[in-house]
Amino acid sequence: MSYQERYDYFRRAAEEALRAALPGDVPEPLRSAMQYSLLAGGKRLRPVLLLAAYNLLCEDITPALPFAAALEMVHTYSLIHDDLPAMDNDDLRRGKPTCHKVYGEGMAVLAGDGLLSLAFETMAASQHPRAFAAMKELALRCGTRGMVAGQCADLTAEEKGGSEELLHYIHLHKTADLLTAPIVMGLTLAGADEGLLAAGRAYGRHMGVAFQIIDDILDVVGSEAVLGKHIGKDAEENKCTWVSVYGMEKARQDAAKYTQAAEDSLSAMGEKANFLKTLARQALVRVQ
Ligand code: GRG
Repeated sequence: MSYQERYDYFRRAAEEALRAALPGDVPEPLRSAMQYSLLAGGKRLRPVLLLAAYNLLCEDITPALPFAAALEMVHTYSLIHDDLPAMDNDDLRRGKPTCHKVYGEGMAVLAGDGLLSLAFETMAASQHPRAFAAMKELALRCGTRGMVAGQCADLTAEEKGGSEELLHYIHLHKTADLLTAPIVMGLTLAGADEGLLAAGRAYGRHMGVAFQIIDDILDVVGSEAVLGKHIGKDAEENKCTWVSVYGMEKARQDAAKYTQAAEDSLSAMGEKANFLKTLARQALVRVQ
């Protein structure tokens, strides 16, 4: 299988699991609001990362699918809340009107809340013998010492102004934590030893920081049509980004540096890790 065929195989499997995980007995319009954002598209990067990490040790990815779906639910909740007027105030996401534009602010808050709870319900229902450890990893990475803490720093930086220390904190927690979680969860579910988990953590951290640096760059030079969201918002809102703190040239250099570090983290694994190494490279040259 080529890199792209493998990516599509993982993405399709995750999308099927996502569709199956949304219960039929959620009241309307909450169910429609959750479904609207969940099935709006996107790269499905986090579930793909989880399935690829799991697949390093286990051939059959079926037992990992509820966890892949859960990750995308948490990611989607964060995007819905991030787009709200109280946060980034965006009306376009994944090429479509944002959840609150279609369903109203109150329903968008509830859709996000609902997806976060459903993520943990879905993982618990899997009855996987290592579900508890995977759930704990996700709770830590998405919560008040992880993604939510990063978002808090991002919001306060708008008022306080940015510093290098704050910038690194934001990138590590707002973005890299939710890109490290899939790797650690996939490896944990597959029964990896501590050496492999440490390599996975380093890969996720470096790739995640590179991913957010590219996000910062694309907000300046990207195409709205390709990205499916408005650009130029970081400068408008005085955000603390790699471009605002270091300038465009260093941002590009650092994205390449962190990507190389991500690849190097997996060097002991040889060819088995080729998919994840290529994924990091592709994330560096992404345009969406
Ligand atoms: C708890 C009220 C409340 C809000 C939480 C934590 C949070 C809001 C938001 C998370 C911050 C956030 C949106 C970070 C950006 C991370 C990022 C680069 C998102 C885009 O990811 P892609 O490019 O998107 O993978 P697609 O659309 O492809 O899935």
